[in-house]
Order: sequence, then structure tokens, then C-alpha cells
Amino acid sequence: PFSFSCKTPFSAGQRKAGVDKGPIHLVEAGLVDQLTEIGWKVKFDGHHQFEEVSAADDPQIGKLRNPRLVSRVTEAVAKAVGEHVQNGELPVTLGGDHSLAMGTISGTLSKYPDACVIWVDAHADINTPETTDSGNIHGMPVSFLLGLEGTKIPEFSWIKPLLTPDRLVYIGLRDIDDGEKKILKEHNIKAFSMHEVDKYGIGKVVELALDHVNAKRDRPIHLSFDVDAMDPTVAPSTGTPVRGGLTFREGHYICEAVQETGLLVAFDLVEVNPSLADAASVQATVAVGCSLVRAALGETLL
Ligand code: DIR
Ligand code: MN
Ligand code: MN
Ligand code: MN
Repeated sequence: PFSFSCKTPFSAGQRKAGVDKGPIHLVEAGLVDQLTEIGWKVKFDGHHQFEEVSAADDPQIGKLRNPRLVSRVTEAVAKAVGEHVQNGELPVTLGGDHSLAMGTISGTLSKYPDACVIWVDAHADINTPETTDSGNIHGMPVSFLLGLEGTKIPEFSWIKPLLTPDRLVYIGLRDIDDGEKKILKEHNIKAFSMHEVDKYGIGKVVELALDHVNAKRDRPIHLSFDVDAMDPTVAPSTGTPVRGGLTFREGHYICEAVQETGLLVAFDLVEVNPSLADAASVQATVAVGCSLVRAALGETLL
């Protein structure tokens, strides 16, 4: 086994400082050694450095904040992830905010255009530049990947909208904007909110999610995991915590079950923000982040 770790200190997709420090904390907590211990040959090419775009050179485009910076960084991420997938490596991207998934999923789709996406999050991140209230691009990556109306913005024209609504499934949702609800309905996008997790249990939910995007269990899977999917009691240090989230085990179960399919080709763990909350909360969140990555990469309980 072989993995590539793309550490992407990046925060311009939202407005709270510190989320760019998430990857550094995850690595300093020993993640690389932990993955080596479970049998991976980890190629750690350091924390990615990105060119700077000063705020003065990056005025809003419509409601979009930091659009050029987000576009340039995510394009570089797409290239890095794409190369590693091409080499048969499993890219693990540690964020950084979730706008990064514009890049990571584009990278995956460049090699596997039929890959499916399992998006684990409290939020749907499917606002368009028109429906967004916040202007924060971390709330929009999915709409760009799908090429929804309003996403044809020249600065983001590098994104090939290769994802289709039937190859996308959500788990963990509980804070969806009205515009997003409309989009999910209109495009018939399958979503298992916390209501369904409560109703069916996490085992059944993951099975139903896989049945939807991967009925024959033959499609490559990109798992994009926003740590705010977890309940804030489990992962408090994140920019937009929402109560009523996944338990420690439910989050890990998702990662373990996806790994068990043997189809995982790329994994993102994003929105760990070590500058939010007290030291104990930060330590707990970083530890959960590391163990979610280990679970996705095959750490078993027995
Ligand atoms: C909100 C919050 N829907 C937005 N999104 C977040 O800004 O578009 N995503 N927090 O992780
Ligand atoms: Mn690299
Ligand atoms: Mn997210
Ligand atoms: Mn979220």
C-alpha cells in the first residue's frame, strides 16, 4: 500500500482564521507515523505552499469572497491530487477549509471520471454563487463540481464539472440553507441527514448510500469528510459546529465501511481549526481527525 499526503494549509474559503493550521496539527500529532504503523508507505511531501494573492488583488466576484485565491489554490490541489491518483497512490488531503474539495475531487475525476463522491458533513456545501448568503466558497464546492447554474465564472473555468447528481451522496446533514434544499430536491440528490442516521442506524445508512452511488460496488470512491459532521462534543474545534452530529463511532464506522469496499481512491479530512476553542478541545479534535484518517485507511478494531 502506498499513500500520498497532501497537506493543504488553506483558509480563504471561509472567514475564521486558523483552519489553515489544521494540517500542521494533524501531522504534529503523529499521523504520518500512525499510517506507517498500519502498513502504509507514506510519501509526505510537506505542507503545500501556494502562491499568495493579496486581498487587494482579489475583490469579490458577485458574492464570492477571495475567488481568485481559492481558484488558484484549488487548481494547484487538483493537479497534485490528479498526479498522485495517476501514480496509483491514495491521496489524503488534510485541510484547510472544504473549498479544497473543488481541487481534490477534480483531481480524482481526472483519472476516474466515473468515480462517486460520499460527502460527510453537517452542511451540503452546494450553494451556488447566486444562492449563497455568506459568500464563503467552502459552502459551494459541490455546485461547481456539478456545474450547476451560476457556476460558469471565468476564474473557475478550469473546473470540469464531471460529477453528476446520481454519483453524489451525503451523510450527516443537519444545517442546510433554503436555496440548498431546493437544489437537492431539484437534482434529486440523495442525502442521509442525521434524521436518517437516527432512524436506520449508521450501518444501514452507509449500505443505502453505497447502494445509491455504487450499486454494483465497482466504482472508485472519493470520501470527503468535513470534521463538523461529527457532534461538537466529539470535534469542537471547527469553524461552523452544529449540534446533533455523528457520534465518535458513527464517524469512524463510515470511514471503516468505505475502506472495506476496497474502492477508496482519495480521502479528504477538512475543517479542523486548532485556533477555535480551548486546548483540550483542540487536542480532542486533532486526535479524532487522526483516527478518522486511520479508519479510512484501514485501521481495524480487531
Ligand atoms: C453555509 C455554511 N451553508 C454557507 N456552510 C458551511 O456558508 O454556505 N460549510 N459551514 O461547511
Ligand atoms: Mn505534492
Ligand atoms: Mn464542508
Ligand atoms: Mn460543514
